[in-house]
Amino acid sequence: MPTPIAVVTGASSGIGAATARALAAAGYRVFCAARRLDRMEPLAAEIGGQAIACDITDPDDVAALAEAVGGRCDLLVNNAGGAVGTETLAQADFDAWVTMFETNVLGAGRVTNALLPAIEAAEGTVVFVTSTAAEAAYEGGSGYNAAKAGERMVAGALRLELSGRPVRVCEVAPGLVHTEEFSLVRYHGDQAKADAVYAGVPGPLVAEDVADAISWVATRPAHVNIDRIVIRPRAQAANHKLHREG
Ligand code: 8X3
Repeated sequence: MPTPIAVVTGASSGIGAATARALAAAGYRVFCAARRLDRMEPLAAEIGGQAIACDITDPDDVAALAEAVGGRCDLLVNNAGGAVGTETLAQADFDAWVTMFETNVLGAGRVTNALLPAIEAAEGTVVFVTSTAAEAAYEGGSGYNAAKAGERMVAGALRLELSGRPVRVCEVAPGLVHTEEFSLVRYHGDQAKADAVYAGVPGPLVAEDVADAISWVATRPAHVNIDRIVIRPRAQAANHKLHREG
């Protein structure tokens, strides 16, 4: 059997980088795609994969990614995306909304569209990394809630469209994950506000927890489609029910 090929977007840090490592450990040759080539090159070298500079909002970059991957793709992990801002709708920054929709919704759609022939040729799997922000709305979340709910619908429609064809479409929806960048980006680089998100939370998820779930989804037997995994830390019973100590 040829070495299975995986593509991970947003592979330069956090869940994406951890997923690239987990998939390499599971036997995949991993194409690590993200904007920051300098951050991915050491990772690609470490796991024997390939780093590809790709801004998923740029159609030319996405076409070049598909070209580099070639005719077979066993697994696509649509991980690139994220949250920008926590403003209420009354205070909305619609440039931030555009960024969130361009990455989480259009970007994931565009990359999937470009790789779909190669995924189908390999009888492969598409995993969308959404969020518990798609599970329920929260104050200050309207743009991100909407973008992640939108990405969820993309996954659902694709699964229906591919019915009868040998492609699995799966979703992993993480809750609170303590990564280096997610909250920092959300709070426009304010490290104190980013740190406060996780303060006193006993055991937020880490990137490796989500990577483990993605790897598990991908490595089930081919006839098993895990539609969706919602994965939260034990301390987070719901979006609004976060246990803190101290
Ligand atoms: C991250 C989860 O709770 O910040 O996607 O919306 S949350």
